[in-house]
Amino acid sequence: MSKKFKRTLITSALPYANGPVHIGHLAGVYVPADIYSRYLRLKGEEALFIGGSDEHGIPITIKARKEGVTPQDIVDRYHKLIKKSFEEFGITFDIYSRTTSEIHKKTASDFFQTLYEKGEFEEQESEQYYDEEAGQFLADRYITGTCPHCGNKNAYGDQCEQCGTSLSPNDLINPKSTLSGSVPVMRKTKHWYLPLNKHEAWLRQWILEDHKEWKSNVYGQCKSWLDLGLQPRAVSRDLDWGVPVPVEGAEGKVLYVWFDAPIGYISNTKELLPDEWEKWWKDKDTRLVHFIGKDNIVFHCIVFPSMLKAEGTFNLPDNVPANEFLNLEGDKISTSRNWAVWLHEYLEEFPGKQDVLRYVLTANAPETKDNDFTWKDFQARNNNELVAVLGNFVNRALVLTQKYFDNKVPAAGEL
Ligand code: B3M
Ligand code: ZN
Repeated sequence: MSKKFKRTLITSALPYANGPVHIGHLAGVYVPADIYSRYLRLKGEEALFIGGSDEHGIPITIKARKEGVTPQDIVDRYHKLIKKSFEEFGITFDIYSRTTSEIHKKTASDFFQTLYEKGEFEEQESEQYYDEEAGQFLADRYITGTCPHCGNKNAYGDQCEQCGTSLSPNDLINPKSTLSGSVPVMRKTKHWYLPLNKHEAWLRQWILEDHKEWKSNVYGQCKSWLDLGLQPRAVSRDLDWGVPVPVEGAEGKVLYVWFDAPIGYISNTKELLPDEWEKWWKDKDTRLVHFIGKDNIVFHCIVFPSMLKAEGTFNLPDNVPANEFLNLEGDKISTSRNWAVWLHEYLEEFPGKQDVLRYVLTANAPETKDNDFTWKDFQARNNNELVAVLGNFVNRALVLTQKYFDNKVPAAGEL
């Protein structure tokens, strides 16, 4: 980093409000972002730490359907739970808000409108699966069928969970709608695309030449995306849960969740500082840093910067420190398989032991590669490192203070 900044705006990925947060989220994103924020504040620097829940997107509508409730019920439940557990754990957000707030819907809608008016989108018609019985277009996750690679009969339209291959709905053999069970048909639909291909040249210069200091996992992923060549990306969806596309003729369409979610960082800053938010987003003396997990790299390093650039008045991130994943007892953490240590449960089972978890997740942070969390290691680090090493150090310091300094800690520089 060569430029000297006056202040730092820190964002941490907005967790989907379709489940509680777990230790993987903490180790990958929230603990590092919190450490950095606390560090800057301790140094007396001007810093702002923004968080919030991501409340749109398919995972939320799927969960709502499964439970027979509305998407709003789901996000209300999990937003509350996530916010409370972050507070109890001691993540020091300056604001933790949500993407179903009115201010967010307006901010995201206006952002789209600005890009639309500037001619920054391309409109394209495509054929997509439509469920005639349910009367709606089908998101990839709402289509199941047979995987062409391994024969799994329950593969999803975006991925086969048995063999791990990414799929597109057209790859599935015998596709079926999960909404009604009927066979979907192809129907024409119109969407707005962000032409990332037009942004490729400046992105290459900005990332590959001007930001060689980014973490190697982040830089490497960006480089392979850029080397493959960027394609236009649809930023709207046929769905009834999300921010409506604010354009005539777009009835029944909403902004793609990855279009509105990062704008949530902006909306939440606005909500916190209605008169001052622009200083944090537009002043060239403000440094923008996004803390995220590795699965979010392309959105924060390529898609969101292209949106900001197209808008034209916002700063681009100066750094995007993404971590790798934390596994649990040798297995990938999974919300759907309920394989996780959930933060709210940890807080119940280990009252007052926030710092033990914080320490273990920091000592074992998945900074450059995936790491493993085990309870054995948690126990050993608690007993050997915190109790024995740190406890002993504190004890000795206290004994010496008592013996030689009359029970008073000498001021810095006094000796
Ligand atoms: N909710 C994905 C995730 O939780 C997404 C992050 C949004 S950050 C703007 O991994
Ligand atoms: Zn498969």
